[in-house]
Amino acid sequence: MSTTVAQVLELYELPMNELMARAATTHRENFPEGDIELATLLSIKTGGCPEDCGYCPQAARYHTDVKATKMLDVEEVLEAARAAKEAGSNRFCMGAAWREPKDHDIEKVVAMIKGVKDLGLETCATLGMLAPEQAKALGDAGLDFYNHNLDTSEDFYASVIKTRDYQDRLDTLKSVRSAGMSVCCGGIIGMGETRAQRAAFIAKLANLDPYPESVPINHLVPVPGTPLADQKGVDPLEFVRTIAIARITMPTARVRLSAGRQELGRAIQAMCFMAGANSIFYGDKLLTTNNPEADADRELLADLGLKTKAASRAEVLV
Ligand code: SAM
Ligand code: DTB
Ligand code: SF4
Repeated sequence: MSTTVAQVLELYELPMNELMARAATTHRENFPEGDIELATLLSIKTGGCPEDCGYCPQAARYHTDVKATKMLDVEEVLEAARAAKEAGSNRFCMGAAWREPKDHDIEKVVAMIKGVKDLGLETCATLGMLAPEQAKALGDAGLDFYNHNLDTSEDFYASVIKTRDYQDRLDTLKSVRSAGMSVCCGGIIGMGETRAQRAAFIAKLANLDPYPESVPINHLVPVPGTPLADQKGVDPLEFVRTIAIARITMPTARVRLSAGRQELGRAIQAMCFMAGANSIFYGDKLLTTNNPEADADRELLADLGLKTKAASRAEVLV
């Protein structure tokens, strides 16, 4: 059954207590364990990207502190993956600042995927747009998830990104599905979109058939030098509402509290977990910007009495 934008807007307009109660009930019904998934990010190719995404510090055309580097070697990636595994992470996500990978890039990423899988971690990659054959090569290598965000509503998209369009994103998502991989797809809140545009974005995600298994909800990290550097973001309660609505409209997805957690603070993050967020990016760095220290996250989860995804890993939190 499809979710309409009007239905999502009605959820936004519910009294906060009512919305939180509905989201918490949906969460309990679908995730009785109530555990939190930990995903660690690594930038395997940083900066120098030809795209013009208005939020992104890695776009070559903006003057940010990010320095372009060449792609990491397989062994450097595996070293970071071993450290992530040691710290208790469930999933290792490799990100590249590309519009789309070249075929020889795919060969190298395939070696990384195989090595990371051998360590017993779930694998995810986010490399930009994929041709169907490239998606197939990644799927054949055993890649578990591909991250490709819709980022916002279709009508707001062109205000933020002009070098590709919404349909390009949808086409890549289709190739990822056809190659048999699970989809990680979400977006960014606080780029200047209206509530109606946030509602349209959530409805679009919920109406993907099937909806994504992983839904990263980022709060904009305003980076100096990017066009959105001075963007004010949203009221934190509006962010919590968005998490709750993602949970209600995509009941079985892992909803990931993603970029922007440092600015949200402990109390708002706790509300997000109550609203049904059940995944975080774990590790001191996202791709180029800072994330809460792993120690601080372990402390937050322990203070909230939240377990991490694999029971055997709960001990890392105490
Ligand atoms: N280049 C690939 C692409 O665009 O799909 C993969 C990497 S890109 C950095 C992955 C995602 O990071 C973007 O879709 C966006 O949602 C998120 N992101 C980038 N910069 C951000 C920022 N300043 N604040 C919040 N999220 C951000
Ligand atoms: C996602 O939705 N958020 C992550 C991951 N998918 C690749 C990236 C966040 C990037 C934040 C800005 C930076 O660190 O460069
Ligand atoms: Fe490039 Fe991805 Fe950043 Fe856009 S979000 S500029 S495609 S790295």
